[in-house]
Amino acid sequence: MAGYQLAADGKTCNDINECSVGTSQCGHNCINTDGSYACSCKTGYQLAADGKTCNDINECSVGTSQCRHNCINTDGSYACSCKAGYQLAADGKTCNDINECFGGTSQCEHNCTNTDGSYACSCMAGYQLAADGKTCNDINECSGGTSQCGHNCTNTDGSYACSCMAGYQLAADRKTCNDINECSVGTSQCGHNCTNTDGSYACSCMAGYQLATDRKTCNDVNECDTDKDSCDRICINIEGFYQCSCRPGYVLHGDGRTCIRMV
Ligand SMILES: [Ca+2]
Ligand SMILES: [Ca+2]
Ligand SMILES: [Ca+2]
Ligand SMILES: [Ca+2]
Repeated sequence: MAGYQLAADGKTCNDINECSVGTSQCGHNCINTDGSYACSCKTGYQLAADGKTCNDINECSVGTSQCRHNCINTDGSYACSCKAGYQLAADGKTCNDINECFGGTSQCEHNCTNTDGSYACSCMAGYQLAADGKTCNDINECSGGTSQCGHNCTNTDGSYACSCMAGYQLAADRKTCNDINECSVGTSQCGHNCTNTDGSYACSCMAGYQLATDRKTCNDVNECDTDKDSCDRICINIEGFYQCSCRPGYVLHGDGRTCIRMV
């Protein structure tokens, strides 16, 4: 019968070992059986319909790969790969998120927040993220109009500073400019009276005095010089005031300026 050969005694039928004879045509492995033989394939291959040829199993299309992301079929095997932002785990199948913040690959200038499959950069207060998504640029609050400075605004790296015009001082909010009351603060240097104004102040003098050219000091008015008609006869200028007096033989009238002859 097929698969046997007549022994030397011309009677017995012995099995032919097709595997060792080399007639099996098995692609990979050959298993001799009594009266026949069988082919088998190495891992990653499957026996073709002819029972001999070994064809690669496409694990990617068959669905046995268990690759979490990408599957690349190879002859006799397959390989898994991961999408950007992930790395292949030790099992060669699972994909784990790469922590770009920890690894220092993020290149975030300020803050880095790791996300699944990616990461995000953010900036400290006073800075804004540039178009590259990494660099942090100072916000110019002065030109941007967010400073709320009452008077002057000076942009600084990461912040800004408000300042006020002369005669004003910065309020507790470091933005608003409030008038300095020079009269109550005591910086006015007014000789007599001080009147506070918005952004400044004004000095004025009591009766009998006039404001000097420095607009602060009060000088006595010499009523005897400026007003010749103050006294009927003799005018005596005194500090802040003046007094009239009369020649001997005359007395001062009740009006303080007219001299009346004594009787
Ligand atoms: Ca394969
Ligand atoms: Ca990540
Ligand atoms: Ca700034
Ligand atoms: Ca003032």
